[in-house]
Amino acid sequence: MKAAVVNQACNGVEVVEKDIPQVGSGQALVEVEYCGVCHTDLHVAAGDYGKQPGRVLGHEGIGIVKEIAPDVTSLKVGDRVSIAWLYQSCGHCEYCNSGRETLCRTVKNAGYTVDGGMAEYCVVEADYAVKVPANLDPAQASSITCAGVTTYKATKVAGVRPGQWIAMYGAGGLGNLAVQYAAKVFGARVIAVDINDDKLQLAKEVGAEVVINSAKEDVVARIKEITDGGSHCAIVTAVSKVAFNNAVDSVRAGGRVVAVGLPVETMDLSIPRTVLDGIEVVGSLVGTRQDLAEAFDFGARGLVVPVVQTRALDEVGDIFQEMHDGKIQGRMVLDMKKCCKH
Ligand code: 8ID
Ligand code: ZN
Repeated sequence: MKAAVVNQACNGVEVVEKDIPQVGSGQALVEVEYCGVCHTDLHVAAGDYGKQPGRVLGHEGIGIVKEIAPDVTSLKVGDRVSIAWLYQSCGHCEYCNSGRETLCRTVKNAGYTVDGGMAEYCVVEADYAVKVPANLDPAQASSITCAGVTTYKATKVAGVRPGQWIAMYGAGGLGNLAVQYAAKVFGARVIAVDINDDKLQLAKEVGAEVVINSAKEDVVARIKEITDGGSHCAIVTAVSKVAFNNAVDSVRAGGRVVAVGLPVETMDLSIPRTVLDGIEVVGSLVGTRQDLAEAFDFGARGLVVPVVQTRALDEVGDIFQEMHDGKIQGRMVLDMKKCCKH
């Protein structure tokens, strides 16, 4: 089978030929239909969180179950399922037992610590593969498998209430879905912030009430003016510390900043600002299996419509470059059938 893997130098991606993986106890073999390209794949390929040469990338996988191990009861052949960042957790630690399974200390992550979905076939842990609703388009489902669930969960963590202001820093693959979940599911008033006008145009089309180009305008002053003192909360998916600092500066007293983007940097956090204004800053990592099932459901019911474009697996290197250069609108999704024509 063909697969997109981290190259040996750990500075990029390459497409290689590999054996179809074997199913072990508790596992299922999935024939991958689609896999979205997430900015996290660029971080993994660059070795930002440790070198993983040869690792099959991808954690926005969607495919059809072709084979199950004899002990599997949660899936059957023919089911359409996800291949998500949360590949498997231990199931018995304090995090797994308190609705925080993504924080499990022995968690396995698809496309990072185990092989992921950018391949024609992938093995999943059956109990961690979330079923895709029948009326959800599979290419759109792939974008929800990371970008959707992550921003849906982050909006829950933000605690935004209907009618409150939320600022979304970053309007890329995650950001455009963050706008949709916040506006259409949580009933929030959304301000989208980015440094590219084309991303802001998309954010406006999918539900942002206000858009601000922070490369051209004083974003903190604008947000304070529009919201009469600052937004109630902010979610940062931008891959830049500047955006994190702006988010802290643009929430109102008692506001909460949810950190989602993963630049390898340190943010500034004024102690007087944090203490005197009661600011909260909290990280949020993907979502649980239940969060993903909920995120899929809003897609299946048409409240949230992922903006996706399909490409062939062989184009993965080009897509990484386009993402690095900030040229992508919504999500590029690898279509494994396109690759098989070659
Ligand atoms: O669970 C998590 N926490 C999680 C899950 C998935 C992805 C975290 N991530 C991380 C990724 O690893 C990456 O660091 O979220 C970040 C964004 O992922 P993405 O949405 O897939 O990336 P993208 O499509 O390239 O979008 C990034 C956007 O940020 C904007 C860019 O213009 C782009 O639209 N941006 C940048 I770069 N600098 C900005 C700035 N200073 C900015 N927007 C506003 N201000
Ligand atoms: Zn991701």
